[in-house]
Amino acid sequence: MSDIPFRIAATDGAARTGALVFPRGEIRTPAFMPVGTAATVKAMYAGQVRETGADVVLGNVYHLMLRPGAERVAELGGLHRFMNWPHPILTDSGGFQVMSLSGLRKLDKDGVTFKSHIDGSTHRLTPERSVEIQRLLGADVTMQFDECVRLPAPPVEVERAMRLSLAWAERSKAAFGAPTGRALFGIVQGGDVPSLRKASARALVDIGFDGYAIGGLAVGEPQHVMLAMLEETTPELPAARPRYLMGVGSPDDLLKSVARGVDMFDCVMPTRAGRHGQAFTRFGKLNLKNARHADDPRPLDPESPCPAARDYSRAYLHHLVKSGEILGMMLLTWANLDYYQRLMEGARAAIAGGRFADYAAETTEGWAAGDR
Ligand code: PRF
Repeated sequence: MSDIPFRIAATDGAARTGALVFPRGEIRTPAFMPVGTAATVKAMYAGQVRETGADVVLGNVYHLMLRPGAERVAELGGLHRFMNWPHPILTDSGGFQVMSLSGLRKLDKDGVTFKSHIDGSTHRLTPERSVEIQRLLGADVTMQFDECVRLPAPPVEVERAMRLSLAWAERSKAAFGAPTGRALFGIVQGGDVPSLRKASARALVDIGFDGYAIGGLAVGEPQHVMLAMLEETTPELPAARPRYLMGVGSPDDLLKSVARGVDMFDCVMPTRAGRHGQAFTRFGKLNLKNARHADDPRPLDPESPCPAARDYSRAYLHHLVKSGEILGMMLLTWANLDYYQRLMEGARAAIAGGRFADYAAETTEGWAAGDR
């Protein structure tokens, strides 16, 4: 069905490297997609996001429909022009954010009615409206409308949401039609129940999508459960189509998921952690609020290509964070997004060279060793 080529250049075990090719540019995989919820990757200029090596950013139906409104963004030329990001954009369909952010909500088999977390006004999303909003925004990758349940949850509840998501997958596909140059991804649900994961994946493959997301994970379950669910799911998905693990995760989650055949990720972790004074580095995670950094003249990483990680002392970053200065958030967000992109760049090169397991082991050892 798809006119969006996914070119797999090399595989190494279950890991793959390649590129998803859009008219607006390529997404090199494995890919990390910075989250740009409200038409901004918080605390970053769009050009700076690009310079870290990001090929795609994520936008959210939920936030943008509430403010500034999808029709307004369309009138202004679409989300790419609005946020000055001319490269691919993937938009999440809204159901997950309704469940985690909105006030009062009421789910029925047709969709969900909810109150805005901004002003309490009432709104409704259905599969058709979600796909329409994503079209108005100009998404390069549209996500089906789905329902994600938090874990732990009773298996009957997980199954109900999984079946509803399958019905919404069909409706999302019908509403999407067959536009050129744009992709539609289905979303596997099924919680922590292996049989439901497999049933969801198989049914989505029967419907047929340009790519397959794995949703409903990193929602309260331990990492080993998430990894076990990936092992149940990825073998059911077509090797020739991209796989996207939604809302994941830590650098360690990324390496372990790539090893299990995942191609794409998004997560607020590097940006949110940066705004909270935390830095991801080759030497592990640092909390710049900690007093042990107050007199430390060393940068986060003298060998980093990122100015934020290379050219500012830990003492200065500590000072900025402790003072609540905007620049502290900007520098740590920049350093973290750069680190995530270096991690994915390293993964792509390692898979191409047939040494991904060594790369993952060495990277993990670096986090454990620290640098003092
Ligand atoms: N569905 C959608 N977006 C998501 C998720 C999901 O299950 C998750 C779960 N980690 C994050 N974002 N549509």
